This record gives sequence, C-alpha cells and structure tokens, in this order.
Amino acid sequence: MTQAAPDYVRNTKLKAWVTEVAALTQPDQIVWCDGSQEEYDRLCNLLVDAGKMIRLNPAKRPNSFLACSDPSDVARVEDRTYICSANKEDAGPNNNWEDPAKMKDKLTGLFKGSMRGRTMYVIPFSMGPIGSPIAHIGVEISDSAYVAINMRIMTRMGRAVIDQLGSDGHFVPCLHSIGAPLEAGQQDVRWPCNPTKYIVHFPETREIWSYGSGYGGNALLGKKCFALRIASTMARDEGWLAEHMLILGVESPEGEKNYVAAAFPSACGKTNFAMLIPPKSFDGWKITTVGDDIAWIKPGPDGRLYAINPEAGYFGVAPGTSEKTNFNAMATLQENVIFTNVALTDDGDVWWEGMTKQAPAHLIDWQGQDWTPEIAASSGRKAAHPNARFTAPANQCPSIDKDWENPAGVPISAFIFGGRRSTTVPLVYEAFNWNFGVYMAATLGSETTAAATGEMGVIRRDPFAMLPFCGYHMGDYFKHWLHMGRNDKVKELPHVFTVNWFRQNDNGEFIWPGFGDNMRVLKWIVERVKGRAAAKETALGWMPRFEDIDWTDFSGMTREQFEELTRIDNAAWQAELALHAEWFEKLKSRLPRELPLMCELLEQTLAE
Ligand code: SAT
Ligand code: MN
Repeated sequence: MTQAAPDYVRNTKLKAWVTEVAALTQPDQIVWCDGSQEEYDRLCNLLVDAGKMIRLNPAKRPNSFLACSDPSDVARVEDRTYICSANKEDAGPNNNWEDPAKMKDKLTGLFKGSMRGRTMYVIPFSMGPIGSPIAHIGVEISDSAYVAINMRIMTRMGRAVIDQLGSDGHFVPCLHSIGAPLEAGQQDVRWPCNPTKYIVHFPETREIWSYGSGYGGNALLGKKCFALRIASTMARDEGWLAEHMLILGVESPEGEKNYVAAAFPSACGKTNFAMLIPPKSFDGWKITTVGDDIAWIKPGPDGRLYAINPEAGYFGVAPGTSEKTNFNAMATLQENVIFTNVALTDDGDVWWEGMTKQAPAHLIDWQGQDWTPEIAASSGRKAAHPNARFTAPANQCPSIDKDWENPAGVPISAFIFGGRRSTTVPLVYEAFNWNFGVYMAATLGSETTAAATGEMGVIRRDPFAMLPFCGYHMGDYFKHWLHMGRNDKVKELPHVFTVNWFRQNDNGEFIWPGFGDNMRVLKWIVERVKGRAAAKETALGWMPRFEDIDWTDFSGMTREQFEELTRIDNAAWQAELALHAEWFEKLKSRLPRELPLMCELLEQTLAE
C-alpha cells in the first residue's frame, strides 16, 4: 500500500489536491489506483472477504460479482443534486442551486473526517480514448472500493491516465465520500452510506463533490456528474456537445455505413436500442454499438459532427433484459460483470424480473431475503430492484463497432429524440429543419421511471433527455443547440428525428413491438438522410406513410394500426402545446425567441 504518491505521478496540482483532501477527510491509508488486473482482483477479493460483495459461481459467470445496496441508496437523487454556479440564474430552474462558497463550507464540514477508518482511493480516469482530441481527464477520490472497481470498467482508469496528464495536464477533480467513517472497533455494514446526500457541481471551477451515496450516477462521478453536467458546461464554452445519447452504426447490405446518436431519458431502452439485432428479413443489415448512454460530439476537420463514447463500459438496467429483448447485452454479461441489486440464484448465479419467462423456484432477493414466485404473488415483492444494474466492459459486446475507440470519433448523420409516451406522440417524424428539431427536442416529454427517486409514471418535460444532466440554464442550452446550427465549423448538420416506441391503444397495450423491429424505423431514418425514402408532410414534420416502412416478414401491423400509431390527435396536440408553452414560461428569462414562435406556428398549423 502506498501513502505517498508513486514516483510516476508528476502532476503537482494532483499531488497537492490529494494531500489536501487527505488532510480534510483523514483516511487510514491512501491507494493510488494503477488500473491493473491485479489491483482489480485484489479489491474484488477485499469486498468479498468483507461480506460486501458475493462472488458468483465461476462455472456460471466467471469473474463476476453481486453487490446489494442499502434500500435507501438505490438511484440517483435529483433533489439532492446541485449546480453551484456563481450566479443563481446561470444554474436555471432546471437545477437546484446554492451559493458556491456557502456550499463549499457545508461540504467541507461534512467531509471533515468522513474517511476515518477507511481507505482513500485515488482513481485517475479518461473519459474517451486516452489522448483523443475529444476526450477529457478526471481524477476521482473515493473511500469506496466498489466505486474503484466500477470505475475501472466504466472508464479508462489507472496509470496510463497519469502518464497522459504529465506534470501540468488538466483534470476535473471529483471528490466522493460515502460519508460513513469507521471509529476504532466499529463493525462495518454491507453497504455503508449516509442518509444525508449531496451531489454537487461547481461548473465555473469544473469540480465535483459527492457525499453520502455509493450508488451509480451519485458515486461513479465520471458518468452523469462529469460526462454530462460538467462537460455540458465545458461544451457550451468551447463549442461542442455533451449529450445523454447512445451512438450506433447502421450498415446496409451494400456496406454503406451511417452513424446516429439518440437521446432517451434514463431507463427508456437506450442500451437495448444501441445493441439492436435487426429482424431476420433484414438480411445483410447490421447494427453496431459505439455507446449506450453518453456522447461527446465535436465538429471535425471536414465540417461534420464527430462523436465518441466517453465511457468504456455499460451501467445498464438489468430488469427486463433478456435474450429476447437484448441478446447482445446478455452475451456481454457472461463474465467480468459487477451486478448491483439483482437476485441471487441457489446455484450462485443472478436473476432479475424479465430475464427468463419462468422465475426460479427460489432466490435470495436484492435485500437478502428468501424469494419465491409464491411470495412475489402474495406480497408483490420484486426479486431485483427495478433500478438494478450491471456494470460490464463495452468490448465484451458482440455488436461493438470497430471504430468505438477511434480517437477521431464517428461522423453523425442523424439525431433521434425519444420519450416514453403512452399517448399523443407518433411513432416517428423528421423535423423540417435544424431549428424545428431543436424545438422538438426542447419540448420532449417522458413518463418517469425508476432510474431516479420520486413518483413514477408521471409525464415530465425532459428536454434532450438532459433535464437531470444539464449543468446550466436550460434556456442557454437551447441557445447553444441553435447556435450549433449556425456554427462556422459545422458544414453538414445531422437530420433530426423524434420517435416514440411506447404509444398504447385504448386497451393500454403497446401498439409498436419495439426492440428488433425498431430497425424498420431506423432504416427509414437512414434512407431519409440519404434522400432515398418518401414521407408525407404533416404539421409536426415529415412522417412515413404505411408504404414507406419496410414490413418484410412482419404481419403484426395492419394499415389501421399504423394509422393509430402515427395519428396526430389535434385535441391532444393542442393540450400538448399548452404544456410546451407552460414549460417555456418557466425558462422565460433565458429562452431563445425562436422557440415560443415555433410553438405558435405549430398551434396555427394544427388549427388549420
Ligand atoms: O445515473 S445512473 O448512472 O445511475 C443511471 C441513469 O440514470 O441513467
Ligand atoms: Mn443514462
């Protein structure tokens, strides 16, 4: 174990910061993570020996583990998440705000001695391929070994990043403590955390402080905190985009390749879409995966927009994932995986709702209790938490794109925006132009899911699927997107599409089968970009007619059902537009003028 920084650490700022944090938090020891397999194995063993993780049956799932969290620490805590900009107005109504100096004071108090009795891990990481012109570096300090092992899967982590930093390279400091110091002789618990939680961002100084939670986006600070909240601010200042988007490649039988980036709110099937397997009838078509959650996008030398996946792993929702819904994800999960909050089978493997049609006869649920289908039927208790996750290396995915680590990124041809809407929003439509696309994305609504704590199933506006992740005023963010459309460096803008896989009929059943059949929509999208697919003009944008979609070997959709799926219900849209106007009202002080004008225009077109 090392206390002082290893010799290879030359970055003076980093060394000083680590010393300063250690003095504040008073850990028992400091470990500089080198990112090696030996280190990973050692930390996994440590967690297993301490009873904080279970090693799964190696014959079933080699080198894989199950961790189960405290029931109070299972999702992102949006009401405890802060953007502490110098001016309150800059954070916008989309963020909680506190004065940076006041917040630093409060946090300094909380972090004081917060790592007593624990090990402090210094975790250097690169978001994006090390050295890529689109990538950026962060260093997380955490008192959680679980965080360290997850960061090794989710990012490029370790000594190579320190080398890249050199003596004066820039990094985003990400400070994390579970807030559970151990006094001498005090027995540790399985998932230490603190009922008081703060997930805090200082956008001007590009710093993150997270306290009290060990779970997901609250604790793996490279993900939502850095790659979205801090990076969105960097992107605004520097003329690029940091987005809550998957990136996938569409390859035609002729070998033509197009990349699209798609934004959906958390737990709306982004991972499934990113790993889609086309229906059998799409012989020769291939979908490849670049990323499943976050895209960093910069203008390239040829004036197109180029995207990288800043992450190196998937932190995906387990429940609902099966060979049927996401074959590639299941293949990715065969080994080297950390599962969190799923159920344990009697033969030492994992299970979750939706993994198989029939549940095992007996399980230990995510809270450590006996679970049987009978108990579930009578009590409604779930075997896995609805926001249970897997952490898996991206390169284990069979559909991984050959260019997923290309430092130059991949060129984006289309942006797709989607929400979870049981009514109103048609299956797919293409915006008339960039500004209209920005309007559609800015007014995106979605029914809430288990990915964040709070009421489920209510519609909230989730512009660009970025509501919980935009590190500054949403009105300024819209302005930034509109500006990208007129940026000198951008010579070819992607087309913009809206999709909704979740529309229901009057009986509450999904009309669209989704999953692999989304390929039919994706094909239309790519053909539109290439100027090869027809569409009809509607008030909302260009929409496919029944005959514009490839229905080969698909009997599940009649012309009538398709009409229902794509119907623009005027009354529903008038109500929807009223909600848009209400939403815009909240952002009024910084809202670009174009957006309310487009709202009026739409209202008039619909009334005609
Ligand atoms: O933020 S998490 O990484 O916990 C997952 C999500 O909400 O998409
Ligand atoms: Mn996400």
